[in-house]
Amino acid sequence: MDMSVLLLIHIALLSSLCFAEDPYVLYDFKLSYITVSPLGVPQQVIAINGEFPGQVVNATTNYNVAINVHNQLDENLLMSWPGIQMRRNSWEDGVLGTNCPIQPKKNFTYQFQVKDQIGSFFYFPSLGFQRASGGFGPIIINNRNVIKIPFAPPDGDIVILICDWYTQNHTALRTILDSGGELGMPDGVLINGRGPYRYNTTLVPSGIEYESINVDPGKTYRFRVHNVGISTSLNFRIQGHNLLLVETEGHYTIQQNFSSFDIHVGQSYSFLVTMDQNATTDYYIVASARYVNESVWERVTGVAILHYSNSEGPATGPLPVPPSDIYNQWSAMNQPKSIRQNTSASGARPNPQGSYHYGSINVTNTYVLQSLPPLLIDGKLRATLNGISFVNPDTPIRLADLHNVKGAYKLDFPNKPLGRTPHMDRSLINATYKGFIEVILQNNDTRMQSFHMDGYAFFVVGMDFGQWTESSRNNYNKWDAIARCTTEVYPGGWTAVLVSLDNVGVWNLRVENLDRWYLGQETYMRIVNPEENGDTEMAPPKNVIYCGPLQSLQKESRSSSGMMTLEYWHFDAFLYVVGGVYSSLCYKILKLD
Ligand SMILES: *[C@@H]1O[C@H](CO)[C@@H](O)[C@H](O)[C@H]1NC(C)=O
Ligand SMILES: *[C@@H]1O[C@H](CO)[C@@H](O)[C@H](O)[C@H]1NC(C)=O
Ligand SMILES: *[C@@H]1O[C@H](CO)[C@@H](O)[C@H](O)[C@H]1NC(C)=O
Ligand SMILES: *[C@@H]1O[C@H](CO)[C@@H](O)[C@H](O)[C@H]1NC(C)=O
Ligand SMILES: *[C@@H]1O[C@H](CO)[C@@H](O)[C@H](O)[C@H]1NC(C)=O
Ligand SMILES: *[C@@H]1O[C@H](CO)[C@@H](O)[C@H](O)[C@H]1NC(C)=O
Ligand SMILES: *[C@@H]1O[C@H](CO)[C@@H](O)[C@H](O)[C@H]1NC(C)=O
Ligand SMILES: *[C@@H]1O[C@H](CO)[C@@H](O)[C@H](O)[C@H]1NC(C)=O
Ligand SMILES: *[C@@H]1O[C@H](CO)[C@@H](O)[C@H](O)[C@H]1NC(C)=O
Ligand SMILES: *[C@@H]1O[C@H](CO)[C@@H](O)[C@H](O)[C@H]1NC(C)=O
Ligand SMILES: CC(=O)N[C@H]1CO[C@H](CO)[C@@H](O)[C@@H]1O
Repeated sequence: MDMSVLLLIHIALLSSLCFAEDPYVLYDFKLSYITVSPLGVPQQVIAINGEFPGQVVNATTNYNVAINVHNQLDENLLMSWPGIQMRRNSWEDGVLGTNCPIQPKKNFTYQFQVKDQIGSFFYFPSLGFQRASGGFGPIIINNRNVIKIPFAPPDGDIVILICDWYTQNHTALRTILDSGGELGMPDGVLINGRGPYRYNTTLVPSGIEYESINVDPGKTYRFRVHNVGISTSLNFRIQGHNLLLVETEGHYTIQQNFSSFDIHVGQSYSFLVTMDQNATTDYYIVASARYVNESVWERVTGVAILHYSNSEGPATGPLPVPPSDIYNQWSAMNQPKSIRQNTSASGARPNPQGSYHYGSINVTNTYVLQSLPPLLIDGKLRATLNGISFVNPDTPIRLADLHNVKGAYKLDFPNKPLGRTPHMDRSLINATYKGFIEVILQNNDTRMQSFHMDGYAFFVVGMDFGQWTESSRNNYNKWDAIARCTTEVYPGGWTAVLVSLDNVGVWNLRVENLDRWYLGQETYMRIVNPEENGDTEMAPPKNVIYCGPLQSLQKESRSSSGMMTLEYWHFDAFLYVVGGVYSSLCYKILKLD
């Protein structure tokens, strides 16, 4: 290699790091197993820097984030950051269709910009059912100082991660699914990785460590609540207190009070909660299973404690009851249908004209994606979307394109269920760059599902029971539908979303319920600019991992030791210098829109 090549490598290295002259936040994440007993049974969970759940990733609109992830587990790892749109940069998305896995004992530094985003999200390990053992943690993207949030600044920020939980670890759960079994009911519900407060001495064993949230009377806090669980929808409520809904996965909502709120797997919400009750006792914070057969559930509920600084004693008595509409699904659906966007609020950018008029844009393509209950394909239990159970390519899709790997995937994902014999395949959606698409998620399974799209926020314009038809469009919300990245789809019902395909790359579209996802209920949208001139999609980062047929490229880059050592030294020194401060070293190499 001569000097010009070295210079090129250097420029590429700098350009992959310096997205713009925005500040950097740097994190070092070591993922390893630790033993804890959230439900009274010791088990290995996935910790980040020894903590379960992991620490908060805290950034502000347009910040550059670098997270060096060290895999100290005994199996492959990828971290995913759903809701972070990774603009033009699916190289950092952390799912198998776009990234080769980080092998045990290796590390990989994710570098991305939280361009034009605000709000509450969470990260998790995306491979092999690992989320069932932890590895998750919150992401907060704050408004820039120059842009006011549409409510008085709260007195504090409180993150609550709720999840269903098994005392068996992810490898044991995987074994059950691999052998065609059902996971059955979870063993309980955790709040911030901890088991329940002893609200019932028969049900809850003694000695369980529970979560306690300390607050001051009269103050208002922003609760960011995320369902990081496996498959169970959870009803969240705080005894005696209203939940004022203000934000949904990066968009401010019309503010409404709720006494309890259904949070489905993968969803995130912000509520303002005012400490307006007397402090005679502490109060219960509850996350209870929804849309399960309560007589079969008989499991512990998630219970934490809200402790006023002047509290006179512990919480006692029965838990606040969940809504009684469980068998009146029509009425339960009114809650998600009532979530609407505050079209005058500013978010990542000032909003002088009000919302983006998505309702008057012509749809370019419609995709009806039907999910069925798991079925046997080639003797294996699999889950499908439009009859296809997705198989991950051996080479991530854009790497395959770049290196001309033939046959890594197919672009033939059907745009409606065709009633063909279900099969396993590597079919992707050939989506059109700058198209404005309508996606109908038709849940023909028997369980509540959440669907998530990477790289985008979509408008949730409609939701109903029965089969979607063209006339269902008459009832779409064309004015103030909420934009978000994860929506619930009721069993026997459908949800319709609209999305503007302005982000090039390859983006995962999946069911967030871990068991169905594991069994193949996902696909990808491949979105390339036909006039690609190097401006729209970022080049792969210098530290890109190779695998499958491209494995040999990985060896090359590691064995050309002299050169790479030098480059990695620069890389280290660079990260060191910019650590947490304004990255004045960076040239504005890339022009961002
Ligand atoms: C998970 O559980 C299985 C079965 O109980 C056990 O063999 C295995 O060592 C556990 N794995 C971890 C990482 O704890
Ligand atoms: C996030 O960082 C900001 C400063 O940039 C700080 O004011 C805030 O307290 C931090 N929030 C959390 C949850 O760490
Ligand atoms: C692995 O971590 C080291 C520092 O611990 C860093 O220099 C290196 O760039 C990281 N590797 C990748 C592929 O990000
Ligand atoms: C505790 O739970 C058991 C089992 O579900 C139930 O029979 C009992 O009534 C509960 N006790 C109280 C005080 O709620
Ligand atoms: C929500 O409830 C609180 C009382 O907890 C009340 O002060 C407030 O006005 C209500 N806000 C809305 C938008 O209904
Ligand atoms: C405090 O509030 C509880 C329930 O909200 C109520 O039962 C109790 O009477 C109140 N106590 C006082 C002293 O106001
Ligand atoms: C709940 O499960 C019990 C026991 O299997 C069954 O008898 C009952 O019909 C179920 N209830 C509903 C509403 O499915
Ligand atoms: C919408 O946002 C504006 C700030 O732009 C705020 O003043 C208003 O109260 C919000 N409206 C509702 C109904 O939440
Ligand atoms: C949408 O399509 C209709 C005809 O189908 C056409 O008249 C109209 O101009 C189109 N609107 C836009 C904004 O392209
Ligand atoms: C994908 O779509 C583009 C138009 O958007 C078309 O030109 C191309 O032929 C399609 N590719 C396949 C394999 O269908
Ligand atoms: C559970 C569910 O939604 N079942 C429906 C699946 O779709 C068929 C028609 O295609 C309906 O008849 C079922 O009721």
